[in-house]
Formats: sequence, structure tokens, C-alpha cells
Amino acid sequence: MSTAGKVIKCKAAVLWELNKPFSIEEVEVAPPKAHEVRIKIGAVGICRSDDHVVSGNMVTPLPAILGHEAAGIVESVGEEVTTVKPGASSFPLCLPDSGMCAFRHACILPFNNYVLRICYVSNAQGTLPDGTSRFTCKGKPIHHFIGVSTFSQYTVVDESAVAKIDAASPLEKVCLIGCGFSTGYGSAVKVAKVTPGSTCAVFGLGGVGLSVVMGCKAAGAARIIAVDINKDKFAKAKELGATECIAPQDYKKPIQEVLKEMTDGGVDFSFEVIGRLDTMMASLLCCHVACGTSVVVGLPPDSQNLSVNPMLLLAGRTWKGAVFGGYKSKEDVPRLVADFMAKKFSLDALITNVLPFEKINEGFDLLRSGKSIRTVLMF
Ligand code: PAD
Ligand code: ZN
Repeated sequence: MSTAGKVIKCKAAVLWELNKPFSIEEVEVAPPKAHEVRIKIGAVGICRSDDHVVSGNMVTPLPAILGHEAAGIVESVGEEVTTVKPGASSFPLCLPDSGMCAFRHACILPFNNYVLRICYVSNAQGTLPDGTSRFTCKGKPIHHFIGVSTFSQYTVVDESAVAKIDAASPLEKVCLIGCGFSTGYGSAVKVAKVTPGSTCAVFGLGGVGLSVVMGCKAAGAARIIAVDINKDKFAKAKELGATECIAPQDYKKPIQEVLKEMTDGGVDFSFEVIGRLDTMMASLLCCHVACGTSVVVGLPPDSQNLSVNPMLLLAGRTWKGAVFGGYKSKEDVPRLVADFMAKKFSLDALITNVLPFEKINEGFDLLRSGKSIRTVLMF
């Protein structure tokens, strides 16, 4: 029996309060309005950005349904949707790609992927772009999270936030392309534009940082120095292309000084993939003063600032950042999935745990204790 046009009752993980476990609840998911798509989620990864919300480091209105690294099947579409049909394998995109923008057209510039209209306005209020929510639980409206909310068996997204992918794609693997893999890999190949023979430093070896390592390797870097306080991450970093692994606590000197000594003055490309201000500064300082490029990938704690001496940049250093690896989601995500299907890269090393959706809190505990890279939850 078709569910199109009807409210669907299904399970979802609701975050009611900061620093509390997720509650598995029955929620009602309203049908998609015009320009919206309802997706049945098959698999969803746990990313540190979701945990930044739980801890309060990233601010979004609560109660909310978090989750953003997912793949699924389109269940139904609202009026005027033209780019996907029911039954299509698809990605909910945490960085939409509207091709048109009320503000300054950033998303249609070839070098920028940030959709100002949606990212600034509706994400801040925890709704879809029309300013309302499609979720209710126990009679209360529940907020959306960055327009995707994939810790729910069904979710509704704006058409600009859905990409159609190859129907044969294994959802339990390609879901990582929905955030962690693309963010890390793109930060190396698209944002930094790592060059063959170069020297790179990667701070933080979670799912995103290891994907940066993969990107540096694919771009032909000669040296990839992986930095993490958790030495258990080193074996996997080496498997994926790191040439050296170092732990800051093993040195008396600041880690940027260690890296500068190891590389005759500084690395060509550095990446902060943790989300801390001190390591963002260390990452900036370890790249070459005249020709180094440092990329901020980690999400900084809400409302905190860095104070930077402009002299650090005057000699020629480049300091930049990007969301979602600089990819334009609607066109680049299907291409990345096609590359995965053509075996141009593997995601197996990044997926350390697969759990039923109901064990979401166990998955977050594995991330917080440093025991997992990516946990994928299956519906
Ligand atoms: P993760 O928690 O799996 O990995 C972080 C790694 O950093 C872990 O291995 C830690 O041991 C390590 N670490 C922690 N503190 C330190 C320290 N002081 N020095 C060295 N290493 C340390 O996270 P993740 O890989 O899922 O995400 C990494 C960051 O990227 C996080 O801040 C997340 O919010 C952000 C992110 N940004 C985007 C984007 O579009 N820019 C997308 C996805 C994730
Ligand atoms: Zn993420």
C-alpha cells in the first residue's frame, strides 16, 4: 500500500537535551510539500559533528533529530520535484546545492559550494527552508538538523539537498560519502589541491582525517605525517598512506616545532581535522611560512575565536577552510559514488563497526572512547 501523501509513523533517535543519550521514539513524518522529497534511510554513519551538537560545541535548536551521513531510497516526492523519483537510491545532502541563491549566488560560483540561503537561514532555526518542521513526537514539533535529520527511518529534505545515486550502490558503505569521506578526501584534492611529491601533515585521525590521508595519497604526496594523541589510530593511518605517525605527548617541544624540524622548515599542506583552536594554530604554524597551505576542516567550538598575528600570513602562507571538502554536493556526490563503484577507492578501512539503529548510543560511546573510526547504523 502506498504511503505517498500520508503521515508515516516510524522510529527515530531524538535528542531532547544537551549531554543526554538519544531516545529511540516513534515519530510522525509528514508528507513532503512542494520541492521536497521524503527518503527512507537505509544506513547512517556517526560523525563527530553529530557529537558536537550533543556536547553543545555546535549549536542547533533542540529537541532535534540529528544525523547527516546517510543513504536511502526516495519514498515519495512533493509537487514540482523534477530531479528524483520514488524508488531512486539517493543521498540526503547536509550541504545543499540549489544552483540558485537569494544571497550573492555563492553556490553557483565554480570555486564555492556554500548555499547561503539555506545554510544560514533554515539551518539556524532547525527547519526546512519554508520555516517549518515535518517531524512531530508526542504531539511536539521536533527540529530538523542541517536540513537532513537522518537518525530517522524516514526524513524529508528540500530537493536541493538530495542527490540520486547508482541503484546498485551498497548503502551501508556509500553513506560515508554523505559526509566524512567526501569532506576529508575533498579537503586534500579539491580544497588544498595537494601536489605530487609534496609533504603533508594531518592532525586528527578519525573518519574525516583518515579520508584526508587517502586524498593526500591519491594526489601523490611524498610524505604524509599523521598526528594524533591516540596511537591506536596509527596502524590504520599507515595502511591508508601515512608515511610517519607522531603523537604530540611524546615530545617536549610544541608539535609544530617538531614538524618543522622533520620537514626542513615546514610542510607544504597541513590539515586540522579535530575541531580544536590549539591544533588549528599548530596546523597553521607547521606549514611553510612562505609557500605552505593550511586547511581548517574540524568544526571549531561554538563562539570561540582565534587571535592571529597577521605576520604569520604576510610571507605568503595560505590559510583556508571548507565544508564538505569543497564539493558541489548534487553534482559531485553521484560522481564520487560512481568512482567508488568503479573501485577507484575503498571505504572498508573507515567502517570499523556496524550496529542496528537502536544501538545508536553504543555507537556514540565507541566514537567518544576512540575505539571506532566510523560506526554505521542500519535500519
Ligand atoms: P573523530 O572524533 O573521529 O576524530 C578526531 C581525532 O582527533 C581522534 O582520532 C582524536 O584522537 C584526535 N584528537 C583529539 N584531540 C587531539 C589533539 N589535541 N591532538 C591530536 N589529535 C587529537 O572526528 P571526525 O573524524 O568524525 O571529525 C573530525 C572533525 O571534522 C570534527 O571536528 C568534525 O566536526 C569535523 C567535520 N567537519 C566537516 C566539514 O564539512 N568541515 C564535515 C565533517 C566533520
Ligand atoms: Zn559529518
